[in-house]
Amino acid sequence: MRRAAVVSAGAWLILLAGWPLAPSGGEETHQFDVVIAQDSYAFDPKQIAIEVGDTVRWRNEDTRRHLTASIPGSGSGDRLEILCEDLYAGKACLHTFEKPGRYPYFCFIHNRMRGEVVVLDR
Ligand SMILES: [Cu+2]
Repeated sequence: MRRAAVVSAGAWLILLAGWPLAPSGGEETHQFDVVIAQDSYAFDPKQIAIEVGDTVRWRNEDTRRHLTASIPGSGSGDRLEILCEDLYAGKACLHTFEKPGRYPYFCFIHNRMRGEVVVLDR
């Protein structure tokens, strides 16, 4: 029973992530957009600096699918920090960064599309 309660709390956290971010504990977090414009094969802005707890939203305004992911081996763990597999035309993908560092990423489909998120300490 206790285990079920913990899972439920986790689901709430996922649901809340990315909504207009209310100040919590006096620290306000923000959301930033990175846009893939039609036929640009590029992330705009190419590099973005944010603070821990902030969210990046990749918006695909292109007519084709993109697959945005961090560069394997560049993160702190085994998993990819950024993974937007379903970035189809008109879709968006959100990710909240909880650790400071540099997060280079690219599009697995169009390898020349590259970008970087720089996460700074608050
Ligand atoms: Cu692409």
